[in-house]
Amino acid sequence: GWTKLKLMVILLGCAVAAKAQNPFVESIYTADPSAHVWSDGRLYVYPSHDIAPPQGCDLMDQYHVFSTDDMVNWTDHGEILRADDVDWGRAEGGFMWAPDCAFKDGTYYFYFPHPSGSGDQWNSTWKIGVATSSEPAANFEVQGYIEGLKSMIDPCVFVDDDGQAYLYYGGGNLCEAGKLKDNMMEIDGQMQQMQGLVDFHEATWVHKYNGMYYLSYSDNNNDGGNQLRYAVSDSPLGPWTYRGVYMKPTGSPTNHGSIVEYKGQWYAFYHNSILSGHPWLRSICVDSLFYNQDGTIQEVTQTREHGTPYLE
Ligand code: FUB
Repeated sequence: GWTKLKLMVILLGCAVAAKAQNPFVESIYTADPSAHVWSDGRLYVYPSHDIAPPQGCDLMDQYHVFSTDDMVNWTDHGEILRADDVDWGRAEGGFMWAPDCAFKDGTYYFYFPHPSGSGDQWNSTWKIGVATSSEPAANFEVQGYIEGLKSMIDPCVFVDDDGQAYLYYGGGNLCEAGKLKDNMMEIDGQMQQMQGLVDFHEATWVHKYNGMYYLSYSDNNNDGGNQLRYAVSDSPLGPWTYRGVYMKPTGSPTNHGSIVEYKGQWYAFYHNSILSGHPWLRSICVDSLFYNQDGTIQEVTQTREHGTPYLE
């Protein structure tokens, strides 16, 4: 009868929940997950790709995309872009750092930080490249880069409910943002410094919850790695009111998060190094995120189930 059926549903639910694990991608090393839910009903993650053997972030030279419809089973859509595809990029390749993706009027826009200068010029020549496709996880073509920006990293593009898109990026102690034109590849007006953030390092992410804007980012904490912090505003360009740390160190020196709602549950995406045991071979993770009644975010509980040492 009904009771037996209910019991079966509950048991099935437990079995599905128990299968969820971190890191959720084990086939390659990944970092900096930017998660989005697109109109096909799937959740897509656009991460960086750490390359073994571990040598820091200089070797990163390609991007993969992953997607799911149940937060348990993930599809690797394969490589969508590599340094060789970028004609304005540095000759030696590498350094393809934390990306993001946005959707507007039938087109997916993939934003990626990549330097243009060779040799030791890499860190003063970052550009925010843009590639476009009519699909979320294939056939991206590089269109160029956004003109007029500083040499900074970690683009985040937030499209508001009214269709207006905003570009955020940063690094060091500086986070800047501005409006994007309808073509999603040019700044409309001036970029401005985001005010009110405490101990900003990098990894900007903006989402909206209950009509408020949330800007989250990684800090400069060295003890166990960067923490994730956030601030809120009633405007997408601030000024921001600092609200605190929502994720403690993961054990990896860096962290880089995104916050997204999927099928009625909010999630925090981030990375750690527990699969490799090596600081620069990172892996993307996800855990549930909860808000308090007043709109503040509860500290995310990190699920750490894996730890297979990296083998050369
Ligand atoms: O993955 C390369 C860089 O490390 C990212 O751009 C930063 O956010 C940090 O995670």
